[in-house]
Amino acid sequence: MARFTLPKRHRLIETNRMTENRKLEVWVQETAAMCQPERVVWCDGSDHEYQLMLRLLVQAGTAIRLDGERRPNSIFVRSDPADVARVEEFIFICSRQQGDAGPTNHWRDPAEMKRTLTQLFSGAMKGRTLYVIPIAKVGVQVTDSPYVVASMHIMARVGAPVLEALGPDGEFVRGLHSVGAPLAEHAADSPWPCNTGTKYICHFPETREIWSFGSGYGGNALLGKKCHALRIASVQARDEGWLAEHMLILGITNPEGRKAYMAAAFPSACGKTNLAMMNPTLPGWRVETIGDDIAWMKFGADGRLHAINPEAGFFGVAPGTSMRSNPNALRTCRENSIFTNCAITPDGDVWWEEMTEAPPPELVDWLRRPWAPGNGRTAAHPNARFTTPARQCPVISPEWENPKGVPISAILFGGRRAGVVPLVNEALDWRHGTFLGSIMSSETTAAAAGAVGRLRFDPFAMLPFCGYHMGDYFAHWLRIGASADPAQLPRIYHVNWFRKDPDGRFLWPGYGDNSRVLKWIFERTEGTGKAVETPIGRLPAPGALDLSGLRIPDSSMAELLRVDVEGWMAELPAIKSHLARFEPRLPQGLREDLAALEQRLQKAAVAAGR
Ligand code: GTP
Ligand code: SPV
Ligand code: MN
Repeated sequence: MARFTLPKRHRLIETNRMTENRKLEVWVQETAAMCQPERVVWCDGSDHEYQLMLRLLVQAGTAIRLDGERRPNSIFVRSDPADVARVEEFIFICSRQQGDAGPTNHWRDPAEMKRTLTQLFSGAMKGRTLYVIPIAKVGVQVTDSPYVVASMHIMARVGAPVLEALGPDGEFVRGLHSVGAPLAEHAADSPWPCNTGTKYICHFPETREIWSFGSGYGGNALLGKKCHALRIASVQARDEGWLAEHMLILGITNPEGRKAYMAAAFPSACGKTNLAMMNPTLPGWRVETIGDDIAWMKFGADGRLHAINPEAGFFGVAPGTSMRSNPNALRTCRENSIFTNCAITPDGDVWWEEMTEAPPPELVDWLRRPWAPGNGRTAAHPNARFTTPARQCPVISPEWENPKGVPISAILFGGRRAGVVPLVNEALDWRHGTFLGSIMSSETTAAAAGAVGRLRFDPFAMLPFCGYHMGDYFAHWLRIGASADPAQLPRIYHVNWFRKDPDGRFLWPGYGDNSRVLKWIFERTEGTGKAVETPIGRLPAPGALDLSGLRIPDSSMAELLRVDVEGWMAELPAIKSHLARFEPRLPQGLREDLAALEQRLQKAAVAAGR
């Protein structure tokens, strides 16, 4: 980065430098000289600081304080309508070699991108405060957004203890964020400052840096989340022999009190938060939450894969969250929470689609317009979110902050698939599981800007989050498997809660009834669950899935567990060209699994034809 010196007139007010770390001090100085904020504030992570951020947000018109009895210590925020979700179009992996970003990432030459960004960031924080947020495990985010500071207080462990852990010469991931809206002197600020014209979310994997410009929303701006804990961490994990994954982590206990842990990768807005904290409908079964979005997995001394949740909060999809679908999420965000792009009720509470059986008679919607039921618009934006502390979750696991993590018995992959993909399918082994992960596909959702409901391949639910060449990522998964005792590795599954009938209705009730599938997986990992071998993997044997107390037509169950040989055959050409994108870096093991799948399907087709 170019060296900057502060202009003489522009004396920086540095209120409270807190670090002994020389590299951090220099980086903050240089960053401040470039961005020219009004002042620099080092965040200590205290409640006092959190309250100050809430006050600033209310004063600026960004936030409304919610009713103190209905939602204690909580605010409601509406973003700019042009800044409502991750912007995949503007996410860049700036590795030195273009080849290392791979075919699924946008790539820019790091030096060239730094020049572009340096221009954009020069003076970008004029009139604003530069906050330095030390984030555990271990990164530092610089930002000019109080909304980001408040959100990171919830989403991560931030502040003074991190700096202590960093010591005088510890290394850290550098995350630089600006909403990209410098304030002219005496100019009035907008309630949601952002740059509607220019956005860049850039990652420099080799130097472990993130530069994010122009957006204040979610994964674009909370750099500890997708940018660090997935894109940069996936590169660190590859280099160091572990896994950084877009996965929830849950514990499940059977009626006899035996416990297992599972991790599940579903694409954005495909059910991670819901599964992570579900109330099983099966009597005697219990689910506890360790994490709802990101898992870091390393081998423990026992030879098993152990998962930790690097986050401290949930940034959850609000619409669809109700006491029926996910009571534990609603109880979690009862207080101390930030709600973004929901609707607001006349008595100072939030509302979103399906939160209650019937909508309130009047609301102000996420676009600040009066709203009444039946007016044909949604009151909340489909990607409206709650930001809420994980520790408030009624079913948070006692193990959720265990630094050793929890031993994982099963890994689930899944997506939104109206057709073809059955309710559950067990991989034959780790390599086949890696293959299933590599060919995952799902319909797009409102979590990212762009069309919704478009089917696309989303390997391992990591398409927007893998910081390097996806072919190398597949190879890394195979290496991880090969480095372990196969008996100690988690079993791998593919699940699909989103099968639809020809009229577009979900065939499977989902939510708490997903415990029926988890029970079968639990029993498989214990060696008792019965399965049948099929061309695509192992499916529950007749009667092996516990459907007691569930009213579901036999025809629906048959469809949910049918191996649609014709459907799979029809998808083979798309699967082949999808995997061919990763050549020549596609691992040989996956080529072999593809050929084996094709052979098994052909055999089944011939058998069915007879
Ligand atoms: P991100 O936070 O974007 O990563 O999303 P997520 O994977 O955590 O998804 P989440 O659990 O928030 O669910 C997203 C949407 O899917 C919500 O509207 C849910 O109501 C809906 N959903 C979740 N689980 C199920 C299910 O089992 N069946 C059906 N039909 N819908 C579900
Ligand atoms: C996702 O899109 O997977 C999220 C929301 O978890 S965001 O943090 O905006 O990426
Ligand atoms: Mn997510």
